[in-house]
Amino acid sequence: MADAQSTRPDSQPVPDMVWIPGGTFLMGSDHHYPEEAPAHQVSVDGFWIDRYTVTNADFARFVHKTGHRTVAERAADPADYPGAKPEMLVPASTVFRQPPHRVDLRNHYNWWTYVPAANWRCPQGPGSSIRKRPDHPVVHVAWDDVQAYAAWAGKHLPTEAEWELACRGGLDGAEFAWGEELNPGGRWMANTWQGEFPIQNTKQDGYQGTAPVGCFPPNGFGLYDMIGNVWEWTTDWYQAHGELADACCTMANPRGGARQQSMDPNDPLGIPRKVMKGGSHLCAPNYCRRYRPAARMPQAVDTATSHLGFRCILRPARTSVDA
Ligand SMILES: [Ca+2]
Ligand SMILES: [Cu+2]
Repeated sequence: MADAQSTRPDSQPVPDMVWIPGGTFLMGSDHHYPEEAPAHQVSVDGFWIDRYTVTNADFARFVHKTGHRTVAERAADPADYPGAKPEMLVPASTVFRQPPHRVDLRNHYNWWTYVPAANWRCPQGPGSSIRKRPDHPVVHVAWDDVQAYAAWAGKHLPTEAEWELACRGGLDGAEFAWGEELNPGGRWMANTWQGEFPIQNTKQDGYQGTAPVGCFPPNGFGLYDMIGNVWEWTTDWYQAHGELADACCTMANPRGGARQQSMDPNDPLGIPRKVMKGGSHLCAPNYCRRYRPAARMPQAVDTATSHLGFRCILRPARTSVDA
């Protein structure tokens, strides 16, 4: 831990970014979902990371300056989606809709709906708006959108390992980003789902959907909302930890799997998938206990949703993964 890479570089302080010292930590978990296993040693060089997820106000500034139009705001090219029904090619995004009665939890289309004209400005679709939510995390951003934002901001997106090291807040191997209990002293530490998903949201944590950034206690590094609120994009192509981790060695600055192997074998279009981290306001004990640093899910690069956002990092020029 005392090597050069863990030393905070001398540079101008970056507003609302936090220095994460490099180091070795236990990535993944053997005690939860199979895709998190095996837990394995990873070392990561130090980097700066945004204290908060990118907000609607931040994203609006970017769009104002660059004229960026998000993937969800564009009509899809039929050539990219052979055989797709025309209604699937209109500008649209994937929105969570609470079903009125108990549904089969094995079919996520019981609560995910592809809504025409849903996008970051209208997160619930036509008639909704972000006017009163400038400080909420931006959602409905696909991989192209977050890459464009990071390039504009002069930052990078984190690898899964960088993100997980930052999320753990210095508590190596802990179950949660704040320790071993979901609700220490009865306190809610992140915006998740309480009640029976997806039909009953008792919002004991105070929030039904997204919360403004920074409403819950920060982790040990002073980072907010690493867990819950919205999932966050990382740069890693999705692959099982077991296919990449080497039992004998500590992996240095891992960057994930191969693009070709990241696809869902059941997806005829073969859309590659990135790893997303941190869980969201939709993670519930009865359905998806992914409000933990080790949790991970694959996310198709072309797909934006109402519970997925991002934050950026900045790597000192000398680190080997800088690209
Ligand atoms: Ca909540
Ligand atoms: Cu979840």
